[in-house]
Amino acid sequence: MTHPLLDIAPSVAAALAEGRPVVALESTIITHGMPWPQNLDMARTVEATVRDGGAEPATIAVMGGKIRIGLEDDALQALAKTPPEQVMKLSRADLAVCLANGRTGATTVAATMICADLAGIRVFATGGIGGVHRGAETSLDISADLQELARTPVTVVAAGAKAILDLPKTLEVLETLGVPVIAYGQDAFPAFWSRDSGLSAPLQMNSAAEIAKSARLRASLGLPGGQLVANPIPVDAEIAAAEINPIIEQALKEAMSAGIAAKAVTPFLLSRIFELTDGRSLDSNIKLVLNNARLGADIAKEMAGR
Ligand code: PSU
Repeated sequence: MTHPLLDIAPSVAAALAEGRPVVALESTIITHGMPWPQNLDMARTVEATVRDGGAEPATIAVMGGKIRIGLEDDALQALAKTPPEQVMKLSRADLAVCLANGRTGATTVAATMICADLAGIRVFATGGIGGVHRGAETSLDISADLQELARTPVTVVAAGAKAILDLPKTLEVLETLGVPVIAYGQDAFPAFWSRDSGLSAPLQMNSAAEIAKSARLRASLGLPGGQLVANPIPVDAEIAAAEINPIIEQALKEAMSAGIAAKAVTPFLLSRIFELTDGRSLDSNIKLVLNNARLGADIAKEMAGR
């Protein structure tokens, strides 16, 4: 029995029923993470990449009082075109409110994990998770994504945490919460637009099979929560830390003087960095998401035993 609030697309329902691999995809990256029309192009290409990788994509969003698991192209297009101010950015706190008032909502990493879990999807690919914001010692701005990784059993493939964050504190909080942070194929924790944050990742794995196995063993030990797989951006798409860091600093300063806070911080920073890099940061962002979709499909296939 699927949950009555879920509206599962036929292609996803069939894959789940047959035990075929499925990869969840989020929608905040579409509505609040990238500008129109590149956002639609990215959403379609990510889905195609998951399919080419041998898994079924399931983009998740809230529409018309239902949690949609898998969006047909018309819904994807409508969502991508809607101005971000008209779409709720959903985390654990707002998911039920959005369903109750019938509004359209885009799921962040946290909300996508909750919905994927309800649908029985164990793998989710995105760009970068939210984390501890710089200045958190006074603002206390810590993304609900971190708590979610500690409680919901979904393996999240991301290019690390976004470099706009305080990465050492983000890793500390993940450690406190008992979340396995697994760098893929290298020792360094990747920093979204660059491959190396200068920090060591707590754990390293080099194959999708190992990652699928550790998810299974975690469940069999009765440990709640998921895993964060930190997959470095491909070399040819990377913006070196020395180049992107001053741009991040500038965007952060502007956010501070404009009084940007709470849910508006990440979208503001991403779009300012896009402007300040003449679009290069967006190109990199799209390439790292595609790279994560490929690894997500491989992990989903291993989990499905294919
Ligand atoms: N990955 C991207 N771009 C994004 C996001 C992820 O490449 O915009 C979104 C995810 O939905 C993530 C959110 O949950 O950014 C983090 O927002 P915050 O820092 O407000 O928690």
